[in-house]
Amino acid sequence: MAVLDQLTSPEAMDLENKYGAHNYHPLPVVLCKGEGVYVWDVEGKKYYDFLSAYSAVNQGHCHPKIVGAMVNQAQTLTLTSRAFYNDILGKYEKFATEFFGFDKLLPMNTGAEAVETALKICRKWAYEVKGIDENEAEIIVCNNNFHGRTTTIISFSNDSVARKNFGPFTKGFIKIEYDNIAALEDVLKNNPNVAGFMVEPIQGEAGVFVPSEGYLAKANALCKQYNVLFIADEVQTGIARTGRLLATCGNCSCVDKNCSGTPEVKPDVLILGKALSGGAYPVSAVLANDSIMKVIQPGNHGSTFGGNPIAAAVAIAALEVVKEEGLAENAYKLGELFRSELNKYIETTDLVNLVRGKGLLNAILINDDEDSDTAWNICLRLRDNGLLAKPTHGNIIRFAPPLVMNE
Ligand code: IF1
Repeated sequence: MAVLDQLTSPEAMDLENKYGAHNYHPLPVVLCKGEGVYVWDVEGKKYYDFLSAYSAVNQGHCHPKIVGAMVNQAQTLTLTSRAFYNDILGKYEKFATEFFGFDKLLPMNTGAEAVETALKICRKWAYEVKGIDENEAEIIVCNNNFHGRTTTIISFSNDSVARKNFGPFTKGFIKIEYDNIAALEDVLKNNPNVAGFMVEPIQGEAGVFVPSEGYLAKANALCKQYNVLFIADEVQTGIARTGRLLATCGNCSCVDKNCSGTPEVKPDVLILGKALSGGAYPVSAVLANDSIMKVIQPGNHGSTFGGNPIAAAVAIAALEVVKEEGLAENAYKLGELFRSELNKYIETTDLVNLVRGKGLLNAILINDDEDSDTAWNICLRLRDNGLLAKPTHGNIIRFAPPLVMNE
């Protein structure tokens, strides 16, 4: 078999199982083409993609404008490293900082790298600006968080599968209950060495937990009161996924009819990834104002591919598509429709207990326990019926189609 011969699904699955590390347990379907909200398997069957590569393909698969920008740049200049300037990184940094309303952007590649970058900036700010004793900084995170897979990030995870036998772990993190303001205030009141509070505006992997109305704003206010950085991990919730440009609603471009008209919270540090590139290329970023980003000086941080010309070209196109195609508005409208229609179905069955989410980041809670395989089996049947989704737990299925979906 020549390397690029067309495979059957079983052949492709066998290859991955034989030659690839088993760090995933994929749904048994072998994809070979994507376009908009659709993907096709090698036998030619067409599916709705209701995972969007974990919310990286918000703009739809193979968006012509994004792929066009990538191909054009790839034929011109792919990588210079940051040892030299180039003619597109500055344009991207200007475009993206104005797009999200921050002074500066530090470009990286994966979400985890951006999270690590934000943690390093927060610690350095704590020592050099806030005045915490070196190596004493603490960063508050929430139980059931997901921020990536590096050793430091899993150090503050409470998911045993993600962290067991990967120790020893990084110190300097305090875990509190998500959506619990009193817990946050208690730590802030009793611990002078807190440098930052990092939070997902909606906990995605935990099962799409939407916090109480006002939680983020109150948390942000407490962070200001105690001179602690509010760090929003919008890798999954950002880029229009939740019906607003950002789930923290740091911009007044929101389309939420119930919005009070003032941004709920503007984070001190914003972490983006995934759909920042529309899923075409690994692009992530950390945005902050000068008073924070100034702590990063030459030699403090970097990455071979961080801010490369292709990433810059792709990210500009990906963000332009969000605005040009009104993806936040569409996600808001379709999210309302999705949840109202699903609630009608839930009335008629005892298979599903509830649906929850914001915009087009939703999940259903199956009427079974967490370690059952009911959600998995339902996803297999959804696959047979032409829709791809994946459980986040044994009884929770996340639904996150590309934001170019229609009614
Ligand atoms: C997996 C889901 C998990 C993220 C948030 C940072 C990162 C992620 C809020 C790191 C990544 C991905 C990783 C992938 C499964 C998926 C995921 F919630 F999106 F479904 F795991 F929680 N912050 N999420 O969600 O970004 O380094 O992956 O680019 O690792 O299994 P990354």
